[in-house]
Amino acid sequence: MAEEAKKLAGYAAVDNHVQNNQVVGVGSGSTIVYAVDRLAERVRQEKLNIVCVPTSFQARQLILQHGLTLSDLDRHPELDVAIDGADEVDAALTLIKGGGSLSPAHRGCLTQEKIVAGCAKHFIVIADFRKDSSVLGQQWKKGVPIEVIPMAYVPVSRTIAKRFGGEAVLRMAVSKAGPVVTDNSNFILDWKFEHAQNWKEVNTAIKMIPGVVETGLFVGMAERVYFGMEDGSVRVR
Ligand code: ABF
Repeated sequence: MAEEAKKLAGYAAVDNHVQNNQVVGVGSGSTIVYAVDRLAERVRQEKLNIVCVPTSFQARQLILQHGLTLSDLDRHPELDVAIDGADEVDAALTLIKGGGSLSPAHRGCLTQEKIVAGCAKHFIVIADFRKDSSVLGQQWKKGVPIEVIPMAYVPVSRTIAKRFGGEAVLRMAVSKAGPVVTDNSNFILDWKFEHAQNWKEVNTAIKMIPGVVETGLFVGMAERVYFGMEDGSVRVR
């Protein structure tokens, strides 16, 4: 059911927001796989000229496996559109990102995702119905991912707990052999917050803590969200 919903969202976003001669940011996670399937299909069928900028190693592999044209921000610092998944979306289109599956392929790609989204004229989010929430924390219980410089994870974790409550826990690999290491060679703290906050202020404040690279709070960035629903429809917010 959730897989079909992811597919609906991915297909709708590509069909409604991708046109010929565009530079497209490709997000990470499991939902984006369907969007890239559809993008590759349209490129083949409609002979579109599309250039793709990845948000992670996983996205880069997806682009290559589908025979799409791979680029980067050096060559294409301005994107027409970026499409990406999310862990949770609230009523104001604030997102939590960087959680995803804890498999090695989804290693907390939030920093590159935020950079690419920030370079795009339009940032479009795709998700299944489980990600839809009025207030962050209702659906996604694993907290806000925060990418940190490895040597700083203990002081950053302590500062976040002291100033904002809850706890910020080092994300461990599934094997438990060590911490998850991001594509940027950093660690991830999952901040399990206690209650809804002013996310814009909290995001800015956390980013000011020395050692924080980026947060998984995307505030005021998403232009539109496509939710694939259980009944086979697509809800647009
Ligand atoms: C990435 O994939 C992450 O930022 C987000 O956490 C996740 C969504 O994963 P999925 O599509 O597998 O639910 O975009």
